[in-house]
Amino acid sequence: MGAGAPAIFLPSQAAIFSKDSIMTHQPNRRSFLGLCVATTAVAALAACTPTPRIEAGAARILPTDPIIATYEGRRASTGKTVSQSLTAGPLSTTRAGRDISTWGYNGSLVAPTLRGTVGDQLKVTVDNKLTESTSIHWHGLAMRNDADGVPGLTQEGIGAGTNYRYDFKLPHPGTYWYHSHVEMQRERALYGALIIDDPQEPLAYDKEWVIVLDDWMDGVTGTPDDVLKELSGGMGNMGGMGGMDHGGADGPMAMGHMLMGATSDFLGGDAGDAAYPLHLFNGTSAEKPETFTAKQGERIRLRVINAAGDTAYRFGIPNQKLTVTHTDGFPVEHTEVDAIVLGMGERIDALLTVGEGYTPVLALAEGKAQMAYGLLSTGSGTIPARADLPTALTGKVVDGGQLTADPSVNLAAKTPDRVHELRLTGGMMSYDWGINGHRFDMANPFENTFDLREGERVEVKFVNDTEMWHPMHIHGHTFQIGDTGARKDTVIVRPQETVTVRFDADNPGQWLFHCHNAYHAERGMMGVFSYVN
Ligand SMILES: [Cu+2]
Repeated sequence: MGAGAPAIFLPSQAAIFSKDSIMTHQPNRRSFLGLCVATTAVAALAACTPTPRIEAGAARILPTDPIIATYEGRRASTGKTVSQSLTAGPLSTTRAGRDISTWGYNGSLVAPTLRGTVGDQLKVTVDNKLTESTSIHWHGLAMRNDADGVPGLTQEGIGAGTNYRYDFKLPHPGTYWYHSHVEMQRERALYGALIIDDPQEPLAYDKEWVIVLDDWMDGVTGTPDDVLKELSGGMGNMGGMGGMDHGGADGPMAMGHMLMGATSDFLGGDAGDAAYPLHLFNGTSAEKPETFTAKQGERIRLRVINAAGDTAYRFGIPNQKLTVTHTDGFPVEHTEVDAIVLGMGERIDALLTVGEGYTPVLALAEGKAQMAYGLLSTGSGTIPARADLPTALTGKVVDGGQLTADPSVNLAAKTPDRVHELRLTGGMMSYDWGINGHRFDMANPFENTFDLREGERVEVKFVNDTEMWHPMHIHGHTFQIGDTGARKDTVIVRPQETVTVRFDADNPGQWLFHCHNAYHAERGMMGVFSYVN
């Protein structure tokens, strides 16, 4: 922290938490003191960019600032409320003959799908029956900062045995999801779909199928914390394995929780770090795939969410095109593809016309020689056996970051006011992922922030200095890739690639950004876009 920089203090803990707490809730002052810090390293940072200098000591716009409520008041309102109770707790179930013990919402491996219309007030009560604190992040929503669900940055964690209410307006239509934002918790079953309907929906279709994909290991081969611990040892510590080929021709191989030789040309090399025994399609596995019933010739809107921790999915239907209409909730120029690859955190919407009989809907674990799948059925024909399903999807294969925005959601032409270069750094050897060589520390979130001001057009260059791809996610904003690329909140950045995105700083507060590989994020590939006055 720079000497002489004035500290910023919260108005009072009571003022922050009484608003949303619905029962006795004792905030742990010490753990929230992350907010009581001064602007740091700002001068050094500004010197790196051709953008207006932010003076040291400029006050941060905290989630407790009255401006957060002012901005919320400007968002459209229907006057309607959508309410949901979510109890986070332990649960046990069985998939593919394996006993699973994990943590989820409302006692189920599949959390409720939350659904409302733009302008509805979403009120979600979280009852924490876990043995540790939790939170919920609303992935993809440009919503009020104090409901963003990042403990230590936007709220106090919801303590074990307490409850808490999120209460905010649904700001824009599309396919989103929600998940815990505490350490490795979303690698359990603490996530679900969040769909926001458009009152002026332009797409015509007969039915809709929400599909949530996940790589699964918790309670089967270990816990996410076990995996993180093992990965954190780094490949540099695997003394006797120096001769192992990381791109083996024999396909991927699990070494404990570590996955060796998982490669993907599409992702530019190494496809993933972690071995998973199961891949789930709406919570179902291959022994009993989910079956969606429709009539031949009906148009189905698929809303596909990749909730995985370390797996990209190549999603498609053998011998049938998909028409991709949206990525990360925002419309794109309709694009016919044979398959689309979703990185962790990404979503796509696509239209498809139902054929006679059974249609397999495949989500191939990219580079991992595994899959999740579901079936579309018209009620006739024979159920395809798992062993007869294709294990490859080829032809025109894209990811959401390669699509073109529908012109209705292009950002207005404007020269960027501020440029932030985010170099993605670290590697498998010492598992030291970071941004610009800095490993983020959740206990000290204002170290090495990326500062900006309300009203600026911000350009972000994701420069991948690593040998692995990273799905980079920004909270509270939807950026545009290049000048005409898709509007997104999560984008795949391949090894040695630079992806330039821009967004309008129109949602004041403190906003996390991070790699959506759960292990990379937890080991430090995170940072904060910090609005200052
Ligand atoms: Cu990453």
